Amino acid sequence: HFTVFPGQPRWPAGKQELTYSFYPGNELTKTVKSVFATAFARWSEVARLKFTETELYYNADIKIGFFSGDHGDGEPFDGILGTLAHAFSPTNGRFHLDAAEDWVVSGDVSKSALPTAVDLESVAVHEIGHLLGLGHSSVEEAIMFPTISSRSKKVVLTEDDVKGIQYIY
Ligand code: TQI
Ligand code: ZN
Ligand code: ZN
Repeated sequence: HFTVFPGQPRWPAGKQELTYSFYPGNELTKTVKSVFATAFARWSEVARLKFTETELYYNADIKIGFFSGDHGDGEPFDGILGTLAHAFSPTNGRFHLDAAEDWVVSGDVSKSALPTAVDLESVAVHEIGHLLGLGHSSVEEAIMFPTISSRSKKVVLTEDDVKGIQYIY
């Protein structure tokens, strides 16, 4: 079953349009940015929420960036595998990914030559769940289940994920 964060934090009811922005220092390609757009769309399809990209990083509700090691928020990344990304509960909006991972942006992660390959969209869909207020689920197939098999792709919301987001919003 899904969980929510203690105190059930959420984005304000009157704020159905959330903006997101990419850390300018990363200079991400259109392809990488489109993976995040697809991940946001999976949640906006089932909740009354809309996500729009903005160039104004410092004003964005959700700030996305790839960082390695100690990056100034007291939660350093650990290199290949281990922690892949972290996102915080509403309305923090920080969404950080470990730049050291072998991120698979397009194509089939299970066919990657790298044993350490991690599917970017799968991690993004999971972290956006946290950004919206979902904790971890006990349902193994759910996006919000706390583990993912290595080199696998899990991007389709299950009924449990949908019930969770609809419970909050
Ligand atoms: N990052 C953890 C996660 O997002 C961070 C974390 C640990 C956390 N405990 C938490 C966040 C409690 C909120 C509440 O779960 S991770 C997966 C999964 C990670 C793990 O890098 O370990 C995914 C990131 F589910 F596959 F294990 C993305 Cl999809
Ligand atoms: Zn961080
Ligand atoms: Zn998680």
